[in-house]
Amino acid sequence: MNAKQAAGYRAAEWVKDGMTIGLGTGSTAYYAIEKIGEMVSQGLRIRAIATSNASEELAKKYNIPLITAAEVDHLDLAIDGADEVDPEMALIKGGGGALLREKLVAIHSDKFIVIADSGKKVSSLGQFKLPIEIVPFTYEWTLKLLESKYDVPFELRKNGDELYVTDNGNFIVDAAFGVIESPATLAEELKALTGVVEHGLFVGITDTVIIGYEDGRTELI
Ligand code: ABF
Repeated sequence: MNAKQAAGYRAAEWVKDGMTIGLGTGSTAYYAIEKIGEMVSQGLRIRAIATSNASEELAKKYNIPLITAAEVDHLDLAIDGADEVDPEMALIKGGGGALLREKLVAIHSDKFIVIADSGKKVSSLGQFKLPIEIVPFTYEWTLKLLESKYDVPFELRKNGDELYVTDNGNFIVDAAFGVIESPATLAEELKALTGVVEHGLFVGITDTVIIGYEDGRTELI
């Protein structure tokens, strides 16, 4: 069992009969969904909302019943990966491009569990480029606005020769901030910029972090 699988499988232990679950995105969340699918095949009755088209396809493969926000007013539990986790459980997410749906699912869940291999633990956020989701309309101006406000490199995420498009039809800019002294302050500043839809700083949202190790061990932060 590898580190991602250990963390993903451990998180599935929090999934109980009758729950509504948020299914994360990425290679670690893959294992949580796989384990939940096994539990569903053994009779567990849950309903789920997926945070990306990819995770939705995975849920369908495992016959995990999918619902929408029209059917429930919140989720009992959400399980998702991260790109960086700091000691205060603040995160950088969005390497997989699903940050907007991931944050919507996370903030509307009673409990948000993050699963990550030990390589994601950092003392300060920021070595991983911060994904920022922006609307396509006048995106060139939004990029210039970001560059004028912060003296760091911003890069439009590409998909081959084309611009990467999120499941929501938006673009992603990856920002090489380096060490982020105050994630909460930066999060607030970015959200205030017209043209910015959301960013990958998750501050004050995480309830539990499960770290997986290559020997199959897990630890809760
Ligand atoms: C997703 O999980 C993204 O927010 C994040 O980028 C990714 C982490 O990737 P992985 O689990 O594949 O390392 O939630």
